[in-house]
Amino acid sequence: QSDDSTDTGVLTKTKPKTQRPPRYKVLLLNDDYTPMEFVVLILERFFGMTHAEAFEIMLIVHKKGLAVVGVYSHEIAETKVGQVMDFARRQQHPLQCTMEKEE
Ligand code: NFA
Repeated sequence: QSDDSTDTGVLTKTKPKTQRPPRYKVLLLNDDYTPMEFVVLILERFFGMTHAEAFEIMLIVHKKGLAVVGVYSHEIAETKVGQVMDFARRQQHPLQCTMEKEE
């Protein structure tokens, strides 16, 4: 059968969606006990911040309750969270670090 009576002659293309790998926000949470200097050290050591940057972000966490300290692939984000939680636990500080999917 070749009834072309409904053929408008218009061609449609489906646009191939370029898949980007999901990104994960690493969050640092405030608490009442972890020393400010320790948080600054964490941000310098594991997130590559300068002392000034680290101090600024630490204050945001302190005042707002939390802040995004970096955005990474799932694997890197997991590694960062692990490094922070490990280091904090070793020094007996209650500092909490988590990750969440972007968007
Ligand atoms: N709130 C902590 C204090 O006053 C400092 C802190 C900042 C802790 C950021 C955790 C995260 N010692």
